[in-house]
Amino acid sequence: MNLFAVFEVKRDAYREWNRRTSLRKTKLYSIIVAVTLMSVVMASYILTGGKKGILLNPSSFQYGTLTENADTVASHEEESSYVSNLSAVQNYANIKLVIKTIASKIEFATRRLPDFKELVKSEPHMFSVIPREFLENIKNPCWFEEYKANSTADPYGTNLYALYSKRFRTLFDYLRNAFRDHLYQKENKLCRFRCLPYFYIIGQPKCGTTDLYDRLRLHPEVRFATSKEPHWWTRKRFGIIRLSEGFHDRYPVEDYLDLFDLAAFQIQDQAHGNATTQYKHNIAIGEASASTMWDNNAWIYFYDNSTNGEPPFLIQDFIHAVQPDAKFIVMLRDPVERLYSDYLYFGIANKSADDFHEKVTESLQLFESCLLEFSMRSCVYNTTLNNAMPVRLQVGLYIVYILDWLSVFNRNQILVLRLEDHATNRKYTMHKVFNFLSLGSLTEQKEAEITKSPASNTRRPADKNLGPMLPVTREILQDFYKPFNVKLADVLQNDSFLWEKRGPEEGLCLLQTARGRPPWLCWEPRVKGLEAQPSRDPWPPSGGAPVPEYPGNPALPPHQEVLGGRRQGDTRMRSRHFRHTGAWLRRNAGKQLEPIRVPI
Ligand SMILES: *[C@@H]1O[C@H](CO)[C@@H](O)[C@H](O)[C@H]1NC(C)=O
Ligand SMILES: *[C@@H]1O[C@H](CO)[C@@H](O)[C@H](O)[C@H]1NC(C)=O
Ligand SMILES: *[C@@H]1O[C@H](CO)[C@@H](O)[C@H](O)[C@H]1NC(C)=O
Ligand SMILES: *[C@@H]1O[C@H](CO)[C@@H](O)[C@H](O)[C@H]1NC(C)=O
Ligand SMILES: *[C@@H]1O[C@H](CO)[C@@H](O)[C@H](O)[C@H]1NC(C)=O
Ligand SMILES: *[C@@H]1O[C@H](CO)[C@@H](O)[C@H](O)[C@H]1NC(C)=O
Ligand SMILES: CC(=O)N[C@H]1CO[C@H](CO)[C@@H](O)[C@@H]1O
Repeated sequence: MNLFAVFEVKRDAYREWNRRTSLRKTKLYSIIVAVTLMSVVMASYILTGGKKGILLNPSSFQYGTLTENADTVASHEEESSYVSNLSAVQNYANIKLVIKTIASKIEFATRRLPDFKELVKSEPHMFSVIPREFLENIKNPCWFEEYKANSTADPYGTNLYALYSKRFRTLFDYLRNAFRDHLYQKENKLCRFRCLPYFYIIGQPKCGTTDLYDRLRLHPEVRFATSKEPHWWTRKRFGIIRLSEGFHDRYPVEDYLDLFDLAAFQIQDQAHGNATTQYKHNIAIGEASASTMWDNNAWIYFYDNSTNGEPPFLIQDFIHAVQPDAKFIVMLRDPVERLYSDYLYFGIANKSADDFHEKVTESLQLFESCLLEFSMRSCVYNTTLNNAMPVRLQVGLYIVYILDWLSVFNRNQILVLRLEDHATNRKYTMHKVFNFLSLGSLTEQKEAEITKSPASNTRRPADKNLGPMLPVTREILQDFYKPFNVKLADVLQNDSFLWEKRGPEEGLCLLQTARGRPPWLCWEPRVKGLEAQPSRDPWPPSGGAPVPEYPGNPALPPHQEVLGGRRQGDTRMRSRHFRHTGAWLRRNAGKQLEPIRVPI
């Protein structure tokens, strides 16, 4: 499978499209000349003391859909701005057609659910480790697992999380020391206590999940995995660590479970009456990988492609099969703003509003061409397409993912929040979360601590201040996302998911408590800032400033992961043969794989 070739084909289509647009150039040119003349007239009008407002009033130019751009063109006097805006004007008329086509192809079809047997067949090891039933009287899904290893062996010696992340060494040392004390004699067997999370924060990237995580972890009943974002279900399970590296060995489920051992020890201690807090038996374990909701990009390498290009299994099918009672928290924001934030955070060098506009246009083109051939679900989960799009349009199609989660879980198991609400009223969102997780009540002092606004790190990083996206880009994206938002608001029965109201969040620029993180993005006086950072600290906070795993690590620029070296043409160079170790569908084994682009 050569993703690159597919992409080249698409680029040809793009070029073809550009050729078509150039035919309209003549027509546009005359418009521009007219605009130029107009602005000269206007300028002299102003100079002679005319009404200033007329210049800014679009209705004084009768250009139909071009009004907004013509307006901008007219308000700039330098020749160069005409040139730079020409392409935006040109794009706009054509991209409207693209969005129209996309809108006509939108469908929310039900998916075929895999049966349990099929799931077990594809993940036999996972299902052999996790029991079908969990212990009663414990909030989390926990169980006793027979410990067969030789008593001198290191219980965490082969853990791949520990192996690949030096930051966890101290933590795993602690676990090693506590391990023997927590082995349990049960019916003449030596057992260890194992737990899965009670709840998951599953998405979306750049929507404030990190802020939610940072606040929630202050609740005395909440314990998170030792890695904030284990990305096990979506990536590590398939051997994906960094996209640029292709596939590694798959992380076995035991390695994932080890991340909950610290919390499991505490639950065990409580059960034996050694607890120091008043919150007995109520610990709620959480996991906060912001890829869980949407990222199924690994599927094409592992599963049969016989379902019309749609993945036969999604992440949620497996989670549902092992823990049907799990709870999920989703934080969303206006998808238009999310995309720009995503671009600014993960984008390559030389970012600008113009560059963003170009990338949005190209991505919409690619998305459209996929929809002309395939179903909407297959395009949203199409790894090739997702890798080819220079901005991650698909991540903002919230409803597509939500509906697929609702195909296996109940509505009341998924809490959907909005970043805009969280930014204006953290008390409101945190209360919703506490209720949703059935957490005990807090002292006023503790609650104030959890919901307080971040006191420090409110500097506005000038170097990251690229200004807002172009108004024309915003309009295009709003048009694109609108039908999806309409469906989302319908399914969630709340019109605030239309993101139509602007205003209450104006002037807000909340910055997150940053622990050695890159400076915060805050580029205009609307809600910005409470966005997920891809790098995680171990829990609990260890001494010293931890080095972010990626892509905050300066040695590994984020854009490499985002673009997978696509533009540099070195994609193939960095890909590796998939080293397959388990009993998996080996459709692609032995082939040269392209790296999957899966930044969070
Ligand atoms: C445990 O394993 C080590 C090497 O892995 C071996 O040297 C030792 O004899 C084993 N001990 C027992 C009690 O089996
Ligand atoms: C719990 O406390 C008892 C005595 O109070 C002690 O014997 C036991 O080792 C403790 N258990 C753990 C796991 O610390
Ligand atoms: C994904 O999209 C590309 C480009 O539109 C297409 O060639 C490919 O067949 C699609 N893959 C699947 C699995 O549908
Ligand atoms: C997957 O299936 C679709 C539809 O059957 C096909 O068009 C596409 O080329 C396939 N993709 C791959 C990567 O095999
Ligand atoms: C970014 O711009 C600078 C200066 O114009 C240029 O030297 C550099 O090569 C550009 N980088 C990329 C990745 O385009
Ligand atoms: C809709 O959501 C907003 C916050 O986004 C909330 O204030 C409001 O109560 C919700 N309405 C309903 C009917 O749930
Ligand atoms: C709509 C649009 O593209 N406006 C741009 C026109 O060019 C000037 C100068 O380059 C930009 O500042 C505008 O944003």
